[in-house]
Amino acid sequence: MVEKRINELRALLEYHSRKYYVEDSPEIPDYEYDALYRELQALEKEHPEFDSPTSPTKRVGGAVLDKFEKVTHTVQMQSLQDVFSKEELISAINKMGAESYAVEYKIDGLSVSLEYENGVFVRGSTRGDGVIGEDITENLKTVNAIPLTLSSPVPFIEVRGEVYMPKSVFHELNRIREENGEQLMANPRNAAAGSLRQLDSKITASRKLSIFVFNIQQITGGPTLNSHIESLKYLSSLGFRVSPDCRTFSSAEEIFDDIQRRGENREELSFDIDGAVIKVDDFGKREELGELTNVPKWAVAYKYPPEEKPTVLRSITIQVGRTGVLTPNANFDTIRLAGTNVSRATLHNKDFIAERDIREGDTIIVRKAGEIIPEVLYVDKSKRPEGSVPYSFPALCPSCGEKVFVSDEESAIRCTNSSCPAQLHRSIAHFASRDALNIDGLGPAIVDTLIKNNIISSIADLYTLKAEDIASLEGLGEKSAKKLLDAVEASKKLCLSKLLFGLGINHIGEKSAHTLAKKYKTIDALAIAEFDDLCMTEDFGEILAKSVVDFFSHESTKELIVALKCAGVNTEYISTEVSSKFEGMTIVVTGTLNTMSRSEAEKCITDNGGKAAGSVSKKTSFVLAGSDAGSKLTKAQSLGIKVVNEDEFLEMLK
Ligand code: 0OX
Repeated sequence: MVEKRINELRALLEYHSRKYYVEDSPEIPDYEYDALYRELQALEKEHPEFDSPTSPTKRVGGAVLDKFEKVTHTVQMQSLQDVFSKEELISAINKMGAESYAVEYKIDGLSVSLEYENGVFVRGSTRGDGVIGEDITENLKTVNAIPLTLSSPVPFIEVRGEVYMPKSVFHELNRIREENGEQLMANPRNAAAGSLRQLDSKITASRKLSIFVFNIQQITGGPTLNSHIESLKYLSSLGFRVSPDCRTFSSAEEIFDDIQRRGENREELSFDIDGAVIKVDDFGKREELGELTNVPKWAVAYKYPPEEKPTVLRSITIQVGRTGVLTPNANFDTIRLAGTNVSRATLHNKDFIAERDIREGDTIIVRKAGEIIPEVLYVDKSKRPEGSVPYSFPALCPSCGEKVFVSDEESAIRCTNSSCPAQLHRSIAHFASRDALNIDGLGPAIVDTLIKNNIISSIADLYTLKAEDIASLEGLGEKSAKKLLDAVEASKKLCLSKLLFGLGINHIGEKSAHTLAKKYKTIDALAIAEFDDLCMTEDFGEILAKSVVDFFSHESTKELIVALKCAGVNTEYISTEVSSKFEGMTIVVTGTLNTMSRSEAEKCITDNGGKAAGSVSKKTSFVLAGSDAGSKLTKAQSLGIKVVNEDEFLEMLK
């Protein structure tokens, strides 16, 4: 009795699900469907003995995988040759030389293979490289338009289709993401790809993906099918949602007109397309034409040319990026391009604007290909308003008000103020990075948190951090707060070269920072160095010299240096050069050091003529002991051997 009802409910739900998701013509209201669904859910819970992997209740997702298994496609999942113009299309059609062609949309989604044994969905996989894909069965089961059982089973059938995210689902998903301050998905295709890549199929289920099926890859025991149109009809009869609006034509002219019609109406479609596909309809003719390595000779994809439209450029605004580059943006009257509203586009840099003589008030031609970022092509000068003036770049950074840096060598105009709010995140993360001040525990996420909570607004603020201010922050905690503060403390003792590199002076990498530190010895001496003198520095040219002068000319740099010095940050060069300071000495390093690793300290010892030993004996000249030093320290003490701490060791090196 119960089993009978369960089976009946499953059949009913599958039927109505098909009516709703595949045929788009529901027969019962949602609440009735929900009632049937809940009844089945309750019965299955009470009677686990009647469990079935193809029950409609299995569509909600379940177990979380740790990886996707590889699947070898026994029938290759080929790709399509593209054509981009009417001429290329005509020539491709002439080459195929068929009597009849089927034209359908090229759905902009992800190709998948679906396998059914005796009418039961057993495996679904991604296309991958066409030969090897990944098993995403669990995720595909959550796609309501994919039948879990077929209306008229055959021993085996493998079909191919395109999984996509309906535009309405995509917009809703992004609306919610925006509300939650989450990163937006770029387009429905990426959103669908991301959804299928989930190891937790519950997430896939929440994404409401759909599918269009357009090909039988292989079949055993089915009817004889002679053409594409016939196969689509058959697929539809099995319960698949097939390629919509597939039409047949016999001449290139008709085909092109139909492609144009599809292109003109693409905005009204509920799914994104990236072209149209033209396929030889007759299977006999397909066989005759055969295939190349990766693509059939009996089909081509027509890609629509990017759409272009004129609009009026209202203003040019400047955005300061995290690297300090000032990027001009065009703000224009909203136009609809390739299915989206566009009112902004980047103008890249000063040269881009100058070469095209783009002025505020101009009529500009904007292009957008598919979801690709819109671009400004050129100015329609015949529409230029009277009295317009060439655009001039601002001399001051719109973010911090400091003078911007214009170089003859590159098109980018930069703000080189290390305290510029627009660049704060990047400059702090760089300052803290391993090869700079090596502030362990201050990765980009923590920097973000500190900035968002207004705890730091400049590099100098790192040196006034207090445990109680940061321990309660997300991603920190007492232990990591302490670790962070210890690392900040240790960073104060590093060589000037690390500080110079950390300050992120444009063009100054680790090597040039070291050269400068070695030459000028103190930051004060470097800050007042003349351009000509800088040019004379080893491996320096005018670009580097100009960059250094520019950096130290900022009032904010001067303030930063004062603040760093006040905080006790070392601003002097510490020599690690080969010397004979430790000549004849045997030195043992033990415990954890703050400013360098044990092996760096040992290198320092040998560079200075000493011998680094692994164990303490009567011959040991002294022991360099860091924190948590163990038995070696005890032994040194018992033998009465001199022990020095890290500060004393660094002092010895000066
Ligand atoms: C699509 C689509 C993709 C079958 C033989 C080679 C390619 N994205 O909508 N591929 C195919 O055809 C396969 N048809 C389509 N409609």
